[in-house]
Amino acid sequence: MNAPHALPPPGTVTAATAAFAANVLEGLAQPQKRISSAWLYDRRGSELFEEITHLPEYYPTRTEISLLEAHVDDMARPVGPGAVVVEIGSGSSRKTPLLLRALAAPHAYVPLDLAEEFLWESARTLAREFSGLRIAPLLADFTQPFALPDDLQAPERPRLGFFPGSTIGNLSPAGAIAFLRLMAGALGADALMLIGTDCTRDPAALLPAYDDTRGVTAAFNLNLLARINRELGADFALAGFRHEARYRADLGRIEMHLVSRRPQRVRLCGRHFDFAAGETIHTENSYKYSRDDFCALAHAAGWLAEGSWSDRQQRFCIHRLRL
Ligand code: AVI
Repeated sequence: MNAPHALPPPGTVTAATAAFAANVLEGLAQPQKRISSAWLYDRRGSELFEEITHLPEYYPTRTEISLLEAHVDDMARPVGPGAVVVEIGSGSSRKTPLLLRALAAPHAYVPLDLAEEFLWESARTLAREFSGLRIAPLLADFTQPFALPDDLQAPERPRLGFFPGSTIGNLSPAGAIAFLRLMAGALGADALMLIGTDCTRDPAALLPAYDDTRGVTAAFNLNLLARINRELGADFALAGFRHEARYRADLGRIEMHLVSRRPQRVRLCGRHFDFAAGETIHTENSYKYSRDDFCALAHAAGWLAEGSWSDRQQRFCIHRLRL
């Protein structure tokens, strides 16, 4: 019989908490336990991810920024004046200004994110530097259909999607195609997109990037259990789990797992879940696409890859797609 366990006090269960509980309960009941990586980003998780982007081992962020610094004018050249820029995930304070400065008199910037506080934060930061720019944050889940405000859909306005950071790699390839189709629907005919993808296939670079010596990535992964304890009233013993990064050359992806250090039982929402020693919860996939593989994926979603910029070591790529 499942042991009864305390649920959060009545009245505190929001739709987001219910969705979180449903995803965790369903994922922990699978033969390979798993939890969607979308739940890694509570406030603490977002802070830890920001810290990861500054680590010496985590090459994607600095490589992408160098690519933008060197080539953003070329990347942005076909975008006409008065563009509407739609960024997936709220604007990173380091990347978005580089793009906006390269555009001729952009009309509007639409950051799209599920995390409301980050949306407002990025809107405030950008409003300070780009005083004439209309900023229209959109609180939405980018894996679900969304629409731009009516007046920003005028066909004569150039529309540019911006999805930096290789976040598209956290979706499955089928999920990435579905996302690109959604973007095509939301941005409309003649739209352009700039997308950053990690194209590293070398485990000697990948494994340290996802298991750094300072343990920031480990803390980022383990924070998921702390979040489940706090928000869903579970009793995960954090010291009973350790972080592990695995490279799956066959699938072209890095996986993050939380490995149970010993046999143990965890209680959650009136149910229990048993772990054998060494059993894992799979918490993230990060797909690494070669240039050709990503162009083929974009093509399958109806986009033409018309330009790609990469660093000398071919670790990261920024693609320009056209509908
Ligand atoms: C957000 N995303 C692109 C990161 C990645 O590299 O897949 C998340 C991350 N996970 C561990 N380190 C960074």
